[in-house]
Amino acid sequence: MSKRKPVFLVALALMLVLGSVVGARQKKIVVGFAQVGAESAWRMANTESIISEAKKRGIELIFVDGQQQQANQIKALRSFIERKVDVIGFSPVVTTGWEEVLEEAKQAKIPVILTDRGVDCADDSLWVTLIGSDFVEEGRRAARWLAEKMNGQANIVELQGTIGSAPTIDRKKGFEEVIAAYPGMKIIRSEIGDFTRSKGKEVMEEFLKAEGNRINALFAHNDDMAFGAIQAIEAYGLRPGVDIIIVSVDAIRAAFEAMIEGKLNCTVECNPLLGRHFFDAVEAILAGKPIPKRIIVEEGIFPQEVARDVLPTRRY
Ligand code: GZL
Repeated sequence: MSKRKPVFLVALALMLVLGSVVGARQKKIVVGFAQVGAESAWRMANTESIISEAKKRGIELIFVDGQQQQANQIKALRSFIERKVDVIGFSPVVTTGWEEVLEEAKQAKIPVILTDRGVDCADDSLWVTLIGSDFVEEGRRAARWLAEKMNGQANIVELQGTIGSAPTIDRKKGFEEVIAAYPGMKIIRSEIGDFTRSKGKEVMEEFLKAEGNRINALFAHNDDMAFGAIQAIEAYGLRPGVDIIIVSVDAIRAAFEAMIEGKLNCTVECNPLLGRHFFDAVEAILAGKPIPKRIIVEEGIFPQEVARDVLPTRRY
């Protein structure tokens, strides 16, 4: 029997090896992303940023809208594990209750990236990085601006975001930390407004019914709730931005328009454009490169006086 293997066997082996190398190189990255919901203009801008960046990079994105329900997000994460995606990303609607599903992702060797909101888990090996804002600093910025605007004297009502969410917990923490230095600044009412315009209006109506003209300042954890509150204040017969000074968070375009109308006095920026940062992290992880545990995005604060000049520059 000739020792020389038939030529076609060698050629076949070469083709198989080549095919697998080329195949490996061309294998599309598949990312599963479980979004909080569609509760605010900020969220819509955040979603658009994720979806458009995936398209730009030719990455297959499986996107699920959690409709602000943790159960929906957990179900989505399990479906991503089932599909053996390359990377999982999500913005946790609340901070607790994630250990079990994140442990399942770890067992499946699928890296997890948190965007926007963080989780309260003892084991921080369950996610690779958290990309998003410093919500405590956002709360501090709102309070520092309000203390100066009100000369340290205000009866404040507070519209909180979604109960148990990182932005709600931390914005409140930062705001209270700063006003603690001002004995004349008191939060006289504080309720959950769930980051939505409708709930913000409803809760502000209750505040006005209970406290009426005592209220001279509002801290809203996002612009959408501030817009609802503005409607309630006008319906009550007071002037938003004049009788009640309003500071909110997000800095969406409509907030600049409200400041130009004189109905909102200040908005603290919370950057939703996380798509580029998120997919940079995805590609770094898949290339085996190290990335920081925490990536904080740059943000500012916009008082009424700058609104007209800044509005044309706003991307969301
Ligand atoms: C903050 C984000 C918040 C926004 C709200 O990063 O999680 O959720 O401030 C959004 O507008 O609903």
